[in-house]
Amino acid sequence: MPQWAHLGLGLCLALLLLAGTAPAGGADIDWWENASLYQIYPRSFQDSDGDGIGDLKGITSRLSYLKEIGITATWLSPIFTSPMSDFGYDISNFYDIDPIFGTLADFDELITEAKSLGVKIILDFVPNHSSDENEWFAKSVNREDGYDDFYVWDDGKLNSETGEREAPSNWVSVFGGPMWTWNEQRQQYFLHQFQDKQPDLNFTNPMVREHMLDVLKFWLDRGVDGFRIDAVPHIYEYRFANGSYPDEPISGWSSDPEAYDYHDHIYTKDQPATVDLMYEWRAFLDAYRAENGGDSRVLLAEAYSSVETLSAYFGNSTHEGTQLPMNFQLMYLSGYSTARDVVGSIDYWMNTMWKEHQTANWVVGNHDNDRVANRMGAHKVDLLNVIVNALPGASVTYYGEEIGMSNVDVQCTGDDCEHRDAERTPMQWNSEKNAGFSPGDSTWLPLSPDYERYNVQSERRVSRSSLNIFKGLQELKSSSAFLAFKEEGGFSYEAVTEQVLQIIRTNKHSEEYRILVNMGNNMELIDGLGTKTYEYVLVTAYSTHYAGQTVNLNERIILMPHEAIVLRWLA
Ligand SMILES: *[C@@H]1O[C@H](CO)[C@@H](O)[C@H](O)[C@H]1NC(C)=O
Ligand SMILES: *[C@@H]1O[C@H](CO)[C@@H](O)[C@H](O)[C@H]1NC(C)=O
Ligand SMILES: *[C@@H]1O[C@H](CO)[C@@H](O)[C@H](O)[C@H]1NC(C)=O
Ligand SMILES: *[C@@H]1O[C@H](CO)[C@@H](O)[C@H](O)[C@H]1NC(C)=O
Ligand SMILES: CC(=O)N[C@H]1CO[C@H](CO)[C@@H](O)[C@@H]1O
Ligand SMILES: [Ca+2]
Ligand SMILES: [Ca+2]
Repeated sequence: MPQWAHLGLGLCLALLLLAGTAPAGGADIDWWENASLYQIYPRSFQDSDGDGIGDLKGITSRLSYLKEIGITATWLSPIFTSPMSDFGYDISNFYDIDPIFGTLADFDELITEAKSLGVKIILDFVPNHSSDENEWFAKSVNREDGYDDFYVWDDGKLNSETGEREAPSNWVSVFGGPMWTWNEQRQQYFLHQFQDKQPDLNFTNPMVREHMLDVLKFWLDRGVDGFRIDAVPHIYEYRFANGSYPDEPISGWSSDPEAYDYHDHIYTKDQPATVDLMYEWRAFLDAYRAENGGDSRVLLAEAYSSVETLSAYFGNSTHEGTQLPMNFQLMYLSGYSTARDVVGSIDYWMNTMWKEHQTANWVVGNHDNDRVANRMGAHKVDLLNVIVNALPGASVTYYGEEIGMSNVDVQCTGDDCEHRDAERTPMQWNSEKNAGFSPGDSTWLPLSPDYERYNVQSERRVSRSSLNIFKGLQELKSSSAFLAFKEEGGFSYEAVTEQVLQIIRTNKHSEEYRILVNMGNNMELIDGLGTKTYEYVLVTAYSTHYAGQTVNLNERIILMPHEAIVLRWLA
């Protein structure tokens, strides 16, 4: 690549830029564009009172850790009042904190501490439904004034053969079984895309939307910096003008009619109105900022949708939507994924989202998916951390991935025992009792048996630990080369061999980083990467190199299996 062809011109431009604008690079970057985001699962981060369940006071006491590792903002999985039939994703009061996690006063303290440290707080917002124990639902069942149409009610249809009443459509809920449940009291069906304890709100009802803006305002007034919107694609359902609902076609992916995958969800996912709802919320957040000042408030959107749909959610200059439609592409990599596969996953996003909007974000994991150590193998945790932080844009880390936590086989009994808890076990702070997570006698989920080895305290002391690699990467994000990512040619990525990924970040005149990642299980020899001399600034555990060593890229570079290195050239 002829990156240095215009070196002279580049220097002149750089000097002009330096003279004109304040700090070199980054001046036009809003905080979320290159943020380091971190997801906290509150039940498992830090328990302050010994009941074995994490809580807000616990999180507050650990905020300085987030600062230490370079986190910009953290989003908390739901902390609102809930019967916990779906671990807080079923909200009975959108305006209060569940007693398990603490009180509004605890929340205010958390915000105060976060602000003093400069760590932003984002709340998980679950608009697709409420709990059936929410007073709104009770009012709707009773057809109270204004609440009649708050949820999605329907009489159902009469089966012409049996004469019996049946559900309005064949829709199957995300958790399996019908999406419609009969309510005796109101003598109608209500819709629920998830559990029957999670009735869907009617977002075509302006009152519902107003209530939701009111909820957003309530938390903005308490100082939050944004919201992560849960289950965005499920907000709207299609209905014919005559009020009846169309059946969904059979997908052919499953033979079990009770399973969610049995149907192709053309009427219950990604309906066009969702896009307008994103614009409405974004406009609300922008107006709030205009009135109250401060940094941008952000919307993160959880949507397992095509990149074209995510692009619509993001919007454009006249219709701005969610700043961070979360990009799950790298979560689909496995232990067998090659560097070329990684490039394919990156391309999928970049070819649309970067080309159209110059925006990117990279999600490492979340509470609904296996940890990286289990998805890809323990020796690849650092590789994924390197990739998501080396690519331009924001990175999204699920708590514990920075120390290489693993899934834990959660022993449980009964029907509601779900495998997915495996990635939700307590954070591993140290090698003491309960890994420092709880002063109590037991913890709500078992600790990982590996906590004596993989924990924050011990990894601080090991120079090439996952934790220290992670911290090193965060430092790079504020270098001038990393801040030049929106400039033409400020970054590139390619598979230099089947197994070796190279990411380049550069400001084109004074600084360049080469990040090389060996995805494979074999040693790799690479020739002809360049002509200049670079310094090793970051090396992973398997490396035979050391920081401070130099190499000219016209020499052969040897990468051990699963080795990642960061090289720097300085003018
Ligand atoms: C993002 O860029 C800004 C400059 O605009 C910089 O101050 C900040 O440190 C960067 N973010 C991270 C996570 O490094
Ligand atoms: C939602 O509420 C509106 C009233 O604002 C109503 O016209 C519409 O029929 C309701 N939709 C459903 C699916 O109940
Ligand atoms: C409602 O309209 C749809 C689409 O036009 C049609 O298929 C359906 O049969 C109609 N249902 C009733 C009950 O009229
Ligand atoms: C922006 O998006 C809106 C809504 O999708 C669309 O109507 C409009 O044409 C777009 N504008 C531009 C400049 O692309
Ligand atoms: C995509 C998705 O399933 N999102 C959430 C929507 O709500 C359900 C039920 O509360 C959650 O379990 C999901 O995580
Ligand atoms: Ca507790
Ligand atoms: Ca819905």
